[in-house]
Amino acid sequence: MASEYEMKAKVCLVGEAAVGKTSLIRRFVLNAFDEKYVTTLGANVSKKEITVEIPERDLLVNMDMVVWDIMGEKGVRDLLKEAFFHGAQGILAVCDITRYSTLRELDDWVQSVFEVVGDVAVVYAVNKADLMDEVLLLFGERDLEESTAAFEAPYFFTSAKTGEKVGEIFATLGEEIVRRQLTRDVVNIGR
Ligand code: G3D
Ligand code: MG
Repeated sequence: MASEYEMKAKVCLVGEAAVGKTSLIRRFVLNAFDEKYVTTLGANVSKKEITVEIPERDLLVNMDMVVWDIMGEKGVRDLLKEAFFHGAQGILAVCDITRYSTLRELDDWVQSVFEVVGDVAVVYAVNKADLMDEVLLLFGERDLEESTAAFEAPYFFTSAKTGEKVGEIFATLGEEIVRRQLTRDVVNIGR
């Protein structure tokens, strides 16, 4: 039988304003998509339980994922980043498929979290994939691969509107957090 563990993990969604951070959380936590735009003031915190399986270690982790939704203003980020990012174990970096600049900006966002908590797990979400047909493909796989390579971050084309790949980004982030934890524990035991 698999060993079962409980774990709590803080993850932060980062990215420019209106890329869909709040919508992705709403879809993930409530399974709903609200067309009405609600600006997040400061930060909103929500929680969702997920199960992470590590088959080769015969492990089952029940993770309480605490999801931080942060306002997409750089001024606020620089002012409050210690408070926002303190203790974060994972980053969900979100950009908008209809705006190429939002991908380039993610570099700064991720670095800004790293400055507070060091090198943690990162997953990229290229959101609004439902609009893929309406836009010229502004960034191809090569740009994405270049942007994500430095952080060893997997990426997904998501849609908070249809729910496409939304579960996957959080599940992948959860799994990456557990795997990093395992590596760290093994390293510590070895010392
Ligand atoms: P933010 O939290 O990153 O600032 P929001 O972004 O979640 O508030 O979303 C900003 C706008 O993008 C909203 O539209 C929202 O409905 C829309 N949006 C978010 N995700 C998707 C998606 O996957 N597909 C599409 N088509 N739209 C999305 P409005 O018009 O209310 O500003
Ligand atoms: Mg928001």
